[in-house]
Amino acid sequence: MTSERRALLALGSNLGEREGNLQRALELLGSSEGVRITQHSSWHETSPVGGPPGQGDFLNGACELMTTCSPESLLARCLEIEEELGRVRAEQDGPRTLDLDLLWFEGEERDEVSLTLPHPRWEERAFVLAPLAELCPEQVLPGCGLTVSARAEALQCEEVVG
Ligand code: PH2
Ligand code: MG
Ligand code: MG
Repeated sequence: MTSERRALLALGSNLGEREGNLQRALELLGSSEGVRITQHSSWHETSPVGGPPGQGDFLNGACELMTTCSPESLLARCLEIEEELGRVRAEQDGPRTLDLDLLWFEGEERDEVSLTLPHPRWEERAFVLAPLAELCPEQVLPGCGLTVSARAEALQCEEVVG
């Protein structure tokens, strides 16, 4: 039997019934073969970062899961769930019913067009790290060497000042 490994995901929605979309995503993910959700954060209302002007605010969150899947098959399942929730990929960083991003996967690194692990921008994003700090505050971010909670706090300060 393949042993389970831990993975961290970010969730976001700024189109349609945002909270319903995120809840449904957790249900679909948690009922996927080889996936067991162990924790999820609360939902954070956040202003859009980048993307086209005028798009709606996001609800963002994070979840931790244990899985026997490979990173590639977990990613494929995430893309299926995005599609099932009605995501249409029209423009870069445009409004979406659901975005499910793989942030970190135990023991795995990737540098592919379709998958980079750890996620290349997670430590720059307050909308990722604030929810994640509810789940694993002491986990160290490989890129900057800070814990999730320390980096989340630093980003919040930057937001207030800048
Ligand atoms: N996702 C993006 C780009 N900008 N901004 C917020 N607030 N939340 C997101 O989830 C988000 C974003 C690309 O995936
Ligand atoms: Mg994203
Ligand atoms: Mg995405």
